[in-house]
Amino acid sequence: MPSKAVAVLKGEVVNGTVFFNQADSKSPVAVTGEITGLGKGLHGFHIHEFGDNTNGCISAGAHFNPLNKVHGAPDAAVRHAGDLGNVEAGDNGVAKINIQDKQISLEGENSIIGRTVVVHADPDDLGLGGHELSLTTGNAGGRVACGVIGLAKI
Ligand SMILES: [Cu+2]
Ligand SMILES: [Zn+2]
Repeated sequence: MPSKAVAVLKGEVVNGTVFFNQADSKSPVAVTGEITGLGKGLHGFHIHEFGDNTNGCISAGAHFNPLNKVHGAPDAAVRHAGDLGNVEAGDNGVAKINIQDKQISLEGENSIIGRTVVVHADPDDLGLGGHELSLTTGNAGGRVACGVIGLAKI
């Protein structure tokens, strides 16, 4: 059965809407949408563990990591389930999102429903930056906007 979910991202200057679409539980999840108000260039884009924004985006916790792995690129064998890499904004500050991901799901153990989408100030180095944070966060800097993922109307 197909599943759909949506997150509305809110930040001080960054806003966006991200849609998740999965044809069935074994299919990749299509992640689409748009984020505005970003600086030009790459910005880390992840699913974080908790759907908690009580203290702003920081309450979302760490990257969603049900298999207890280290941080990595979306196409790496070893990564957090929540590691969706980067989105890229143009001169106008708008990033169009078009990702297919096989590790996240909208049901079962890797379900992202009720968790948080976060977009960061800086690029995610995909675990390769050699910084002390590379293998936990990709050293992607502050959380400039976030939104909780909820079920969407089919
Ligand atoms: Cu993040
Ligand atoms: Zn990660």
